[in-house]
Amino acid sequence: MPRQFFVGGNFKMNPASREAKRTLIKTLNDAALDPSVGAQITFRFLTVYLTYVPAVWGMKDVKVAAQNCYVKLSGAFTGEISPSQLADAGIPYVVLGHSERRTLFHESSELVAQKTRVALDNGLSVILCVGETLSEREAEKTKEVVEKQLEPVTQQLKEADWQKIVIAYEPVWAIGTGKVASSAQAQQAHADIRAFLVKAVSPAVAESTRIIYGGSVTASNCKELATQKDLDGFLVGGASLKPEFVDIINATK
Ligand code: G2H
Repeated sequence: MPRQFFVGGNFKMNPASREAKRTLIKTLNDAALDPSVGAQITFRFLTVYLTYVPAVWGMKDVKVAAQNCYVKLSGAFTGEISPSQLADAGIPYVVLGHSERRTLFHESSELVAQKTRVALDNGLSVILCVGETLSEREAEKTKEVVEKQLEPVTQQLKEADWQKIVIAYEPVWAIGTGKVASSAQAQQAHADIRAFLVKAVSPAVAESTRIIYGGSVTASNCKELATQKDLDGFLVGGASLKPEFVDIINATK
């Protein structure tokens, strides 16, 4: 069965106001989305807006994702967000392992794997981010680094869990820099991840798991990237804040 294209808009801590979000959602709701694309679309807002935005403005064919969750379900963890409470609030997805979480908040691959386990156990689907830094790429360590990030997750998950995982390959040097991976670089990294899943999980999981690309995706570079065999969609930051996000959603094979 072909893998369904998956597009996520990662708003991060932007844009600041409810009004700015309303404009963005209106653009998307009014947009002529190509029905043949059939892409699954997710938006990730800050926690404070997660239930507010869909309830107040309505979102056509778009699911909401949290940008993070904690490894515990409840207790004295001020400032954290519980996966079970996200699920209870009707949030279907959570993004885990984003490089900004790994770098700025020192989240290890082991913690990301534990969070993934707990999120799945509590009914969430997970968009799991991996990717190498520029110095790791220059040292030709991309494959090794990404596999080390994925390994603890493969140890935590059972085969059936993978139906609820989307892997986002996001080279750190491409995030918010305007420097996108070439389609050959992206295809190689995605093919390596799929080959790793064959070994670490199973050929069936490797074949069915969506591997999406993130890092300076725009309307002008998405079409060529989307032709790559192992690329199943996009995770979009900056360009998801602009009307061109519609063109990215429509950029399928
Ligand atoms: C990477 C990406 C979105 P941008 O974080 O996940 O951001 O498209 O701005 O590089």
